[in-house]
Amino acid sequence: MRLGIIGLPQCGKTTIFNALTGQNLPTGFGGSGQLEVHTAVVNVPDERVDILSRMFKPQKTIYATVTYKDIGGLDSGVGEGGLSGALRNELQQVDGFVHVVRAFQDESVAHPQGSVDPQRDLELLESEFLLLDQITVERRLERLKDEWGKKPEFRRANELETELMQRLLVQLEAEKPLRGLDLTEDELKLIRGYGLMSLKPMLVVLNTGEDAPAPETLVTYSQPRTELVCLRGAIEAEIAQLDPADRADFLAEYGIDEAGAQRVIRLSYGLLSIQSFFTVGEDEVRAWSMPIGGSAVDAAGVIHTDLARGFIRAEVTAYADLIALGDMKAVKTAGKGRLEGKTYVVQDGDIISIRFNI
Ligand SMILES: Nc1nc2c(ncn2[C@@H]2O[C@H](COP(=O)(O)OP(=O)(O)OP(=O)(O)O)[C@@H](O)[C@H]2O)c(=O)[nH]1
Ligand SMILES: [Mg+2]
Repeated sequence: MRLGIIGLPQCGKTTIFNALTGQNLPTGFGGSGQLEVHTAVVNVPDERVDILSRMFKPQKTIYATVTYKDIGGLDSGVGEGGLSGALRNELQQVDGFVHVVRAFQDESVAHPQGSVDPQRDLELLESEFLLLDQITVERRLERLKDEWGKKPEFRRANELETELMQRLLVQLEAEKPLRGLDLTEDELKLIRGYGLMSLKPMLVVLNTGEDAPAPETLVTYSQPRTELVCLRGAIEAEIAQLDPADRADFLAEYGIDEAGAQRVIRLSYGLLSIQSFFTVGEDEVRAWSMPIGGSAVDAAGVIHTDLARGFIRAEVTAYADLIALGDMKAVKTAGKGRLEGKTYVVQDGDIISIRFNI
């Protein structure tokens, strides 16, 4: 799963990228206007994995991951509908956005709009996305109209898509993002290839500098499949540079139980309509990601295609049951270990072992 870190020039994208990924990329270059992308894969903190790892003492503990892309160069044309093709291409390829909005005051860092105004900046990029989507949808509608007379055999499909596109257009013309629409799986499948920006989930990170006020005091923002958080960019980037032992000391000293960046990673993972299931054993405790609503055989396929192909049954234990009962033996005795078939809908936190035969 890939998340694109976006925002106006000099808002702190690279700083936040460093905070989330522990990288140490130089910040404050700014203004080149060139497309510049940095990528890093990050573990998603999950207390359940820590607890399972303590329970099974495996050789290896593997967390779910998410990939962050620091996508610089958004300045050229923001607010004018003029994002370059290469940039649009990058944006279309991610599964969701981390939108960094500057909220820190610092005279030494120039603001492209001349003043610090999180609400304005937030809306600027949002409306840019709406505009791009509107252009995409209108083009598609024209294309569908063209094809109407030429390909009678596709009329039914054409009609269905035209209807859907018109619904999207109504939403966009009302200046509302597409992620707010209730679309079916089939409808989503139909438009997946069009790279619609406002369809993707969005985490807004207010880069607040030294303070961390409640985000609601800085901006008004509430939409489906979005989250809003504050993060002290520069400080968090420094914390991410400390080695783990020093980090714990540092956080304790300031009375913080967890680095803000860790919470932001969890939040951004949570936005992606995916869930985690676990495999456990002496050699490995591991979290795997799969779409919410996926089946036991989907879960098997996430681990290995062979497991999906030769799937017989899934042994499933709810995480809460294992924790309540203490170990796998007690789970069995209590009859809480279930045998599930291919169509079982996997729940977040399920501990799964696949029986298979190939
Ligand atoms: N005071 C203060 N300065 C910050 C903070 N976060 C970032 N900055 C500064 O803001 C400037 C821009 O930060 P970057 O992280 O490079 O911002 P960016 O969005 O990646 O910039 P471009 O990629 O050039 O668009 C740098 O000089 C940072 O040191 C913060 O929390 N407090
Ligand atoms: Mg940058």
